[in-house]
Formats: sequence, C-alpha cells, structure tokens
Amino acid sequence: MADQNTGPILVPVLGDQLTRTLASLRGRTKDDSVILMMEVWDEATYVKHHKQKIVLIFSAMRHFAQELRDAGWTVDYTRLTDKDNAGSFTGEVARAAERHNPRAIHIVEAGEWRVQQAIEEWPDKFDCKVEILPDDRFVCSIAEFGDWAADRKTLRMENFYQEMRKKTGLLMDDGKPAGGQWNYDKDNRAPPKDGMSAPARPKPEPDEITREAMDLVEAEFPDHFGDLGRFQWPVTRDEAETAADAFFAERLPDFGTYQDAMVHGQDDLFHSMLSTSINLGLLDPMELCRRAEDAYRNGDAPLNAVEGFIRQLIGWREYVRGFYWHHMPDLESANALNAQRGLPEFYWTGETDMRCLADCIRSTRENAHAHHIQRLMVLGNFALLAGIKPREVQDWFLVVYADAYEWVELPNVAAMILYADGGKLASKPYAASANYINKMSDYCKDCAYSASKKTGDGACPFNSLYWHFMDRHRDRLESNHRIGRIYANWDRMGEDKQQDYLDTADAFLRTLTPAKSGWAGD
Ligand code: FAD
Ligand code: DLZ
Repeated sequence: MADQNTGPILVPVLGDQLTRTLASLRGRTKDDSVILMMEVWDEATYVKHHKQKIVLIFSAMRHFAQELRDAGWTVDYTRLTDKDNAGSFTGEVARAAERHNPRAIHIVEAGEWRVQQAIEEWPDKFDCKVEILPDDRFVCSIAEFGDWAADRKTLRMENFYQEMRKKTGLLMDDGKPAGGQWNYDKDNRAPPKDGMSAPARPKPEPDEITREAMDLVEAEFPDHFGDLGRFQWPVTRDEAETAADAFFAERLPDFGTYQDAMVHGQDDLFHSMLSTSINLGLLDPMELCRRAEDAYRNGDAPLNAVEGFIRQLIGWREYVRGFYWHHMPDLESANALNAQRGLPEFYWTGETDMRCLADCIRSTRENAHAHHIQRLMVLGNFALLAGIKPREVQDWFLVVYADAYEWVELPNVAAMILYADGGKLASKPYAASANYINKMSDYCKDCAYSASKKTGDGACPFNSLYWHFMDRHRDRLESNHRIGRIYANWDRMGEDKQQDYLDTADAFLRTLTPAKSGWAGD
C-alpha cells in the first residue's frame, strides 16, 4: 500500500498539540510533510463547551498554523465553516488523504480516549502506513504508568510523585528531597488574610484572529454556557510565556502558603493560571518546573511554594493522566456510591443563596475558570455530599472550564471529588462541612446561611449534608481508618440530634431544582 503512494507524510496536529517540538514534527523535513489542522464539529459539540474554551482552542490553533507557515511548513487547515467540512477528525483526514496522497500518516496519540479509539481505526481505513507516536510532552508515558500501577493494590499520588522527583531530578539533593521532605502540603493551607489580594496578571487583548473566533462562536454556538466579555487567555506561546514570567516574578512566592485559600471576588489569587496554556501545548510543564526550581535555588521563592507547584505538575497532573488511561473506559461510568440525584439547576445559573457556590459559579461563567480549591472543596464537595450523579457532574466540569479535557477532568471529578471509583485514587472522600469553607475563605461572613449553625432554618447546608452523607455511607466508610473515627462523634450526638441533621438535610435537598436546561448537550 505505502509503495503506491508517493505523496508527503501527512501530520495531523490536534487542537491540544500546539507544540513545535511535538513528537510527530521532530525530525520531519518541511519539504516532505504536510501538517493538517482541523476544526471539526464533533469536537466542538461532543459537549456544549463554554464559549471561551472554543474561542481559545480555535484562536490558538489558527495562531499556531500561522506560526508554522511563517517558519516554512506547509499547513493544510480546515475551518469549521468550510462548506465541505467532514465534521470529524477521521472524515477530515480522509479528505486530506485524497488531496495529498500521503505515503504515511504520523500522529501523536490523542489526549482523550474517545479520540484515540477513532485514531486506532486509521491503519485499517487509510491506504498508507499510519504511525501513532507516544505523547512525550508528559514525563511518564502511559506504558510506564501501567508498569508502575500493575503490581500495586492501591495507587497513591504521593508514591508516584516521589518516583517522578527521582526520575526528573527536580528538587533533589544527592538523591534526597530538597529540604529533607518530599511534600510540604502542610505549609500550603494558610487561610486568607483580611483584604488579601494578589498582583493583577497580564491579560492579553484579543487580536483580530481571536475576535474572528469570538464572532464564529457567537454565531454558531449562541446557546452554549458562559460569557465571552472577559476572555483573557494566552493564545500563542509568546503570550503564554509572558503569563508565566509574571507568575514567577510576582505570585510564585505566595503560591504555596495560600494555595488552598479562597476570597470572594478574587478569582486568581496566587495561582499560576497556566493550565490552559500547558494543556494546549503552548507551555512545557518541565520547563516551568525547572524555572520554579531555579527560583528556589536562587532564593527568589520559598520551598513550600516551589515544591507545591512542582507537585501539581509532575505529581498530580501526571498522576491523573496515568490514572485516566489505566482506568478507562470504566472510569466514565463508575458510581461506587450509587449517587442518583440530578445536577441542580443552580450549577448553570449561579442562583443560590450559598455565597461560596454562587461566587465559584460566577467565576466559572465569567472566566471559564475556578481555582483548584473552589473546584474541589466548594463545587465538588457539594456534589459529593448531595449525591449528584457522576455522569452529570462530569459533563458539567467538562463543559465549563477552558482547561477541561477528559483525561484531566474525569479523574479529578469521578475519582477525586465524587469517590465514584470507590477509593482507587483517594484514600478517603474529600467531604467537609461549613467549618472548612469558613476557615479557608471569607465566603461565610456575608452569606445568607450561618456556618456555625448546624441544623434548622438558616444553618449552612454543608453542615447537615455532611452528616447526611456520612450516615448514608456508613457501611462503606466506617472501616476506613482515615475517616472511620468520625462515627464516634456521630454516635455521641444521640438520636434526636442525628435526626435533626438528617431532617435539615432532607428538607434542603427537596428544595433543589434539577437542571433542565440541557447546557451539557443532553
Ligand atoms: P495552579 O494552582 O497554578 O497549579 C499549577 C498547575 O498544576 C496547573 O496549571 C495544572 O496544570 C496542574 N494541576 C494542579 N492540580 C491539578 C490536578 N488536580 N490535576 C491535574 N493537574 C493539576 N485541571 C485541568 O487542567 N483541567 C481540568 O479539566 C481540571 N478539572 C478539575 C476538576 C476538579 C473537580 C478538580 C478538583 C480539579 C481539576 N483540575 C483540572 C485541576 C486544577 O483545578 C486546575 O488544573 C487548576 O485550577 C488550574 O489553574 P492554575 O493553572 O492556576 O493552577
Ligand atoms: C476541545 C476541542 C474543540 C472544541 N474543537 C477542536 C477542533 O475543532 N479541532 C481540534 O483539533 N481539537 C479541538 N478540540 C480539542 C480536542 O478535543 C482535543 O485535541 C482532543 O481532546 C484530543 O484527544
């Protein structure tokens, strides 16, 4: 077959592979390769992505295509509204194969299961050799994670992270962790100071390419969730590097201490806001880790900040990616806690008197972003305690964030926040009452509910929902040594108090209106 075809090598580059050093581009010559980039309806509509996410991806793809052309590459680019657009990656590759008669197709494996399944059919579909290359933008390959996981009864991020530290040499001194400890998580939990705010970050103005993508999205996807008014994501490597420079210079030193803090109306705090750029391929996570380490070695940032940042990238990010591929496709339908409640409508509208949830949803709608602890301990904690169906929560998280791809969203949602995997990723559910949110944020002070009131009218729903959750999952959780001792407190309360908690939670749960708006595309 390959002998009949005399054309170039066709190199499809997917929307989250926008890296000049991509494995499929390395070693290719410009006069012998055609790079194929495809805006396709399947990807734009498999869920009803936040408007900012589609603008970000199309604008970044169009800028990257231009950058490649300027560097002398031949780029064949399909726009979404081209009249012959086949609608899918496979359909577009088929059309390109007719145009170019390639002697081979070289593609880097897809980030998502759904897309990878389609790519794996290409060798049978196309009349030329198809090479699928590992995505070496990750420190740990899928195969390496599989080997690491194979002989373990439980998978834990901490063990994996230590392996990645040894493998990369990051923050290692003579084979030992810098500072003597692997993990400074206990120094990453300071509550916010009164009136705390972080330095403003650079917000690139939308250029003509981005404005064109905005017009396209408003025309084609007017009913998708989210506002475009505050679009402020880097769409090129240069813009992403400017964002990274500002983070290292101004916010990294406080990143560690206030990693878990939340402040009403302060959407970024000391977080890097780099996930969209990293996931698209505009920034290399290892380069960022090396810069962070330099900041520590040069005395520009403390160890709790630098270790915390590096842990997120070579620890959590790599771990959830390996975990995703290790547990797919089952992870998508996991529901170990048999959660059956529909997603409340307020996740889309933000209309709730719970001030913490309302603020996180506002930021989500305006910025296509909420920071980690908002996702985990407010939006995720509520979904866990209220027993929302994993599929509906997964769809919501996949729709609403500009950095959301299933490989990173699904393990965080199904396994980290919902415990739907039955504890394969986390040793216990991340369940918390109002006490946690009150300690780590200023949300509770102007809230319609009282964080200190446990039951009855005006009590923060997180308090009664917490015990409702613990009570209904007692059989599973009581034997868990990390959480089981909580039941001694529950038993000490006595039946009347317990009933009070359960009645308060039930009354609140009855007020929830399930989402009917079809935002997720159902
Ligand atoms: P920082 O706080 O500055 O962290 C630095 C980097 O570490 C991030 O840019 C990110 O690349 C990485 N990182 C941190 N935590 C995680 C994590 N738990 N998993 C993977 N990478 C991590 N991140 C995504 O990129 N896409 C998602 O779809 C996504 N969904 C999430 C859903 C839930 C329920 C939770 C709890 C977390 C999710 N995260 C996701 C992880 C994290 O919330 C975001 O990466 C982070 O908020 C991005 O903002 P930042 O760049 O300012 O991060
Ligand atoms: C998320 C997304 C969207 C909305 N549109 C496209 C697209 O039209 N073309 C493209 O190449 N990529 C898109 N993406 C990102 C893909 O979904 C992403 O590359 C896959 O998740 C890879 O598995």
